[in-house]
Amino acid sequence: EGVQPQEYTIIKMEVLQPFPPKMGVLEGKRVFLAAATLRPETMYGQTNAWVLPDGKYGAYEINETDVFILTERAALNLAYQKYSRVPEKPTCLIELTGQDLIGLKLKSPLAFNDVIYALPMLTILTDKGTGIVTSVPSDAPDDYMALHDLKSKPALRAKYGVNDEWVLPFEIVPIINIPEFGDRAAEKVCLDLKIKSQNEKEKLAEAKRLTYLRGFTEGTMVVGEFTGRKVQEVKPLIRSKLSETGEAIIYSE
Ligand code: A2H
Repeated sequence: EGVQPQEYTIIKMEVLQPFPPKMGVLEGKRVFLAAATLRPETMYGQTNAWVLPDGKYGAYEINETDVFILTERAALNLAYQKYSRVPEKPTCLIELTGQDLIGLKLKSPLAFNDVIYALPMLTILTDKGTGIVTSVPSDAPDDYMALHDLKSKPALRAKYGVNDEWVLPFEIVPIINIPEFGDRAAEKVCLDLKIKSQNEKEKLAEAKRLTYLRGFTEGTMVVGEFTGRKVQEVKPLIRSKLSETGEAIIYSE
């Protein structure tokens, strides 16, 4: 943990009906996977959500209308910010594991894909953000490699009960152009560094370093209402917009 608080945008990824039997108690409520991101301007390129199969999550009543699925730690942190109905003790309606969430059908703000699915990522940390990550394989090396692993390894899909239709139809959506990196920067850098899987931590850290800085300082949007404008300018605009429309909230830890 750094000294500076990290300010995330929590993207409200709506869980579509019908809910699986295990989540029956949530029937009739507005339920969201609460994904923490530092890159709200990349939400056009979402292809899926990531959950940790062994991770412990809960469905928390966050205010009068919304239920968020996230870690207990994040629910408590959020309670001390401004969204919880019962600040000191957010109500957990049901405890869930990441495995319970795999295959949930989602609708996420700005995504060009109308429907996306919750899939397993093995490197999610449960002591950071909400424990839920939204996947943008065009620009996030971790997302690119985790999706590549699932697409190329039928045994990995079988192990976590992932249907082919939740993964195979989803292609990279180009959203940002970076000089010399092109419009699928994460894929290019993972190929250049010959990264083989989501578990190659050190190489992925290098890939993230390379894409993050260049993307932020030199990237240009190639989709959406801010097409042609610099990522640096657009990021705060998209963040404010998503929070004004109630599709996201700001979260710091
Ligand atoms: B970012 P930082 Cl396009 N475990 O969002 C692992 N990774 C997590 C996480 C957790 N518990 N919570 C959030 N994250 C990811 C978009 C994105 C992100 C892009 C490019 C880079 C990037 C789409 N995924 O992050 O350690 C989330 O992925 C590069 C680091 O707090 C979040 O932003 O700095 C980022 O890591 C937060 O990481």
